[in-house]
Amino acid sequence: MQLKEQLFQTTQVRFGCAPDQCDDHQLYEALLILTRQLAQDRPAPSGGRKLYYFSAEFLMGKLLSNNLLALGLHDEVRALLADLGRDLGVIESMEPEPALGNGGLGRLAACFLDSIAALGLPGDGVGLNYHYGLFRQKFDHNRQTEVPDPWMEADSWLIPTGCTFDVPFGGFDLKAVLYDIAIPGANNQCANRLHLFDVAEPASAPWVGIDFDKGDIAHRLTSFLYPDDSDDAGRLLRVYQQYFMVSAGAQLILSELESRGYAPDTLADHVVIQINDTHPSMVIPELIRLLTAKGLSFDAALDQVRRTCAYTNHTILAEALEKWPLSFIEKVAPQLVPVIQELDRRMKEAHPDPRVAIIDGQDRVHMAHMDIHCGFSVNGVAALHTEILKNSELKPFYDIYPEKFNNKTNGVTLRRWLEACDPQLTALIDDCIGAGWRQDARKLEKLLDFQEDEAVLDRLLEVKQHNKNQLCRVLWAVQHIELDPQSVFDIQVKRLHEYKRQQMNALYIIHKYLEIKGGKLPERPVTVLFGAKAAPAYVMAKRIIHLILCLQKLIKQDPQVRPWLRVAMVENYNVTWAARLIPACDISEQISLASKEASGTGNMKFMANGAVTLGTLDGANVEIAQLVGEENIYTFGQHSDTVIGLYQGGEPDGRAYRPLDYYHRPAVEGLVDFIVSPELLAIGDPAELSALWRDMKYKDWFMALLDVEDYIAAKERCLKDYGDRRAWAKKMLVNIAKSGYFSSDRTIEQYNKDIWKLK
Ligand code: 26V
Repeated sequence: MQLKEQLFQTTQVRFGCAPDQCDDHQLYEALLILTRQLAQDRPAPSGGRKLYYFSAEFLMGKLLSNNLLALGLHDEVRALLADLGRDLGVIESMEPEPALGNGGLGRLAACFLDSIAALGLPGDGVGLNYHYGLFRQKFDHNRQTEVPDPWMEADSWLIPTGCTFDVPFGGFDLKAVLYDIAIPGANNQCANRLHLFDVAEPASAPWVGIDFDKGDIAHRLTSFLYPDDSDDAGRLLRVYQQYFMVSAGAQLILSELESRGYAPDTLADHVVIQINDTHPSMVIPELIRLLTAKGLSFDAALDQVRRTCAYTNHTILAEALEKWPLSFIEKVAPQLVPVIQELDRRMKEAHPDPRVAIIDGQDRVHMAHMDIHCGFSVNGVAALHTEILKNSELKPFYDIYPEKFNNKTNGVTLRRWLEACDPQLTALIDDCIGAGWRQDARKLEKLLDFQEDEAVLDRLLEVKQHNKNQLCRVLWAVQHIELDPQSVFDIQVKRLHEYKRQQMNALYIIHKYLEIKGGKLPERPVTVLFGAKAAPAYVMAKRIIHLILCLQKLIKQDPQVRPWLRVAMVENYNVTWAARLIPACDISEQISLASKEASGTGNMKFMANGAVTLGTLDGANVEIAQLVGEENIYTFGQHSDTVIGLYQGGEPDGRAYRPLDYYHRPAVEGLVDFIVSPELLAIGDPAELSALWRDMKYKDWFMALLDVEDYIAAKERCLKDYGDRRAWAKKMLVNIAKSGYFSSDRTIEQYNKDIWKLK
């Protein structure tokens, strides 16, 4: 049946009217139903081994556009709607965004599912069906506040499967109910699945007050996604969530193994499990428990698990590496305790070094240690990150198991992050080099042939201008922020964390503000855009947001400064905002303290959309710099080995780094002190601003003052070079041309070749 007829039939059955009588939401629902069915009807890819990608987060974003693209229906639907006088963009805006992830880790998992399906590999995701995703951010009196963010409507992408598993907790059992989201492959006729487990009777409102009554757990376990920090009570809930996910997931794997006709002692021949950070690590002892219950010896079960499980590390931040008190596991899943203790005993016997123990002297279980001992692969997410893991953070493990360590530099799906979010740039690329880059993103390098083509460079600048104009319209409509589309758009969007150093960007804004006030006008107007959520309990991150919002207000009110400098922070930064901001960016801010950002993935999206990176030599920025060459990126700041050295060998806090030495430099002191200037104190909260000022001056744990002068110099160079439009367009083109390396299709091919070996 023709798509047009299918749509007609769907709206008739559902709403009793023809498509042209439907309102926007009804049309969205009809397209959802149609698309979901088409994806659901596709068969799974065939193949030998099957991958299960376990992750506590899948930050899928809106799916309508993406799925239409994958099904090859995007253009047809757009045209069909246009015939009805409707706009696909407006229909898409009806879709609620499922915010089932915190940031990079969850979005990476979503890009990976897209690429696994596009490559026709048999691989499903396994996670949890949170009813409330990450909180919705609101600004109130220049501060962040948080409100719950429900995303599920009567109709969603979820497909009920009718499949359930019993999960045994200490003192009670809980039924895990399986919902699927179909993931259609863009280059084939197959679809994989994202398996999301839910409790049988979820509560309808989010959790208030955590007392761990088992009735509460039964209704609330999947209520919400954890923001990446929490108190002790919240931590215990997280262990409940993790065990629920891995126990149900492990049971699903074993039942699929059985229905494929294979015995449990052949698990590793038919299954591979990728453990995305340590959140799903309990899958290791759980599988051993389930396999021994099926009659395998402990040795045989451990052997299977060791050949099945692979672990990805996403951070070296000590506070982000999970160590659960054994008492938590005793309470949540007491049946795992003897398994973990036996694993610990065996590993201690083989490797007495306390630095590699699974259970430490304080009875805490180091989840990453268990993964490394009991899996066959450990990977970092960018070349530098993997080297740091091998040479410092995980060195004692690398000494024992050098063969397990490997790098898999992250990637992003260009289907969402170029084709879907930047149709004009996509059309320009197609006009230049044809459509083959969609199958093989490295073909984008053919764009290098157009470096001297003035018509192409002009068009590139026109597309960027168009995207900037569009962003201005949306920002005005949604948030009543007025921007100058002719100004340079300098954008930093990512979670708010001190190591990412949004505070250093704020110091640049202060620098520019003071220069303008002092009569030194910039060559051209600059707009500094931010988007960032702070974890609700992360006090310092919230103070940095407060500072940025105060600066935004100060400058908006100042007629002398406003024509030259604007600051804007978008409220509730999410995947939808990212898709609007990234195509409109001139300068991509990737300014983390070297060694701290494992990879970054926003950096790759910006590059693919023709932004030029201003960044430190951290994470994947290092590889971006190597690819584009130094004339097409602006790097600055101390190198990672210097930074790692500064964290050691000094007083009084163990570090050789002393912020006061930098604070007292003539160019720096005035910037830091402006945080507590009368102008800012009149707008913001004096206690908050003073606390931030003190922290930066005396503590500065992530060394913003170390790099700030170099940062300002690099940004000034960048802004100056922007003036030569032809030369700048060339830089844009080179960045787009080289971004093919960062396609997640390449990343997934490498995972498959080196780790998964699916077919
Ligand atoms: C977690 C926590 C939890 C406790 C408080 C502090 C804190 C800070 C960060 C995190 C995140 C850890 C995992 C994560 O999201 N890593 C990100 O993974 C991305 C995909 O590999 C990568 O691009 C980012 O560089 C990395 O930060």
